[in-house]
Amino acid sequence: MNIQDLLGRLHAGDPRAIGRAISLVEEQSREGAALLAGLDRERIAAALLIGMTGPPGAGKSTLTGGLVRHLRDQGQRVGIVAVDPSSPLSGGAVLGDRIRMMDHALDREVVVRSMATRGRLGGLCAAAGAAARIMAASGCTTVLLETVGVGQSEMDIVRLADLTVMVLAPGFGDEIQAMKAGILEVADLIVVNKADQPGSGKLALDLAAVFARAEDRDLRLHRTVASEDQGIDTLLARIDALVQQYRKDGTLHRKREQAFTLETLDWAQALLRPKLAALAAAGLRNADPRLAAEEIIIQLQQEPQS
Ligand SMILES: Nc1nc2c(ncn2[C@@H]2O[C@H](COP(=O)(O)OP(=O)(O)O)[C@@H](O)[C@H]2O)c(=O)[nH]1
Ligand SMILES: [Mg+2]
Repeated sequence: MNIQDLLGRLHAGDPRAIGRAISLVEEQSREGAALLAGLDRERIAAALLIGMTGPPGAGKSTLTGGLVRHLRDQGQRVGIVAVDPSSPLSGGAVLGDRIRMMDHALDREVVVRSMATRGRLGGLCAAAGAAARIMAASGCTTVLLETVGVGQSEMDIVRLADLTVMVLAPGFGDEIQAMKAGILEVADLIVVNKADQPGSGKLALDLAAVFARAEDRDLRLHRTVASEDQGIDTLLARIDALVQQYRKDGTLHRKREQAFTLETLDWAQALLRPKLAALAAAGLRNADPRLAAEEIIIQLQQEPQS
């Protein structure tokens, strides 16, 4: 596979080239690295990366689908990276999302990719970030990064985003209580979805309490009925307003630097892990695993660089 050809097709928006490119990067191959180095930096810098997170069933995929529809109406090309860190296999919830995205299946201006851990250790954050960049380079002006669940790895993945939307809904009491304290660490916007359901008013009131200032609450707390396309246009307007603010006050720049660090660390771990595993299995038998680990690191430092 000629990387220059692939880059050319990718930058022209060819869906198959985009899929191939993401696979190359997921395989952690040298070609993948060369490809990433050749991506259009200006497009990447100009694209907006929006994280969508929240408990399964809250309506993330429905809301994502709605956002895609509105963004398409604005004439934008849109990417979706759907990540399921807890799933050992590609499938399950992610597959469901794929089917829902069939709404846009015939639209060449909507690029979708699902990712699961598939037993891989680490590197998911790196792969998701790379997929988003590949989509941006292919001309997507907005990329939506949807994660399933509310565990630590999902939180790490949405930290890659310029802005994160936490999608909640009535009926998720325990999960929401558990995450309330930390909610503002990850969420730029909180959406109470299923506003047509009983309990949504109370949930919105509960969540309003996490904001110290009324103007923050007005800007950042939002209600939608994603399945009826209610509130999605205003949500997009809020996202735009917040991004404007983040550009001005330096938040966007800071978030991108943090994301860069996070992805770099994940890449380093993903690339090192096979070497470390081989050295650990190579029969190094020290008095203690802690000491054996130090010997492994010394060995690694002595290895010629590839
Ligand atoms: N009543 C109601 N149902 C909704 C709403 N949004 C989504 N749903 C339904 O809730 C279920 C879960 O939605 P989904 O988008 O798959 O949630 P996800 O797991 O967070 O991606 C689906 O059956 C949706 O049709 C809403 O605003 N109101
Ligand atoms: Mg979903």
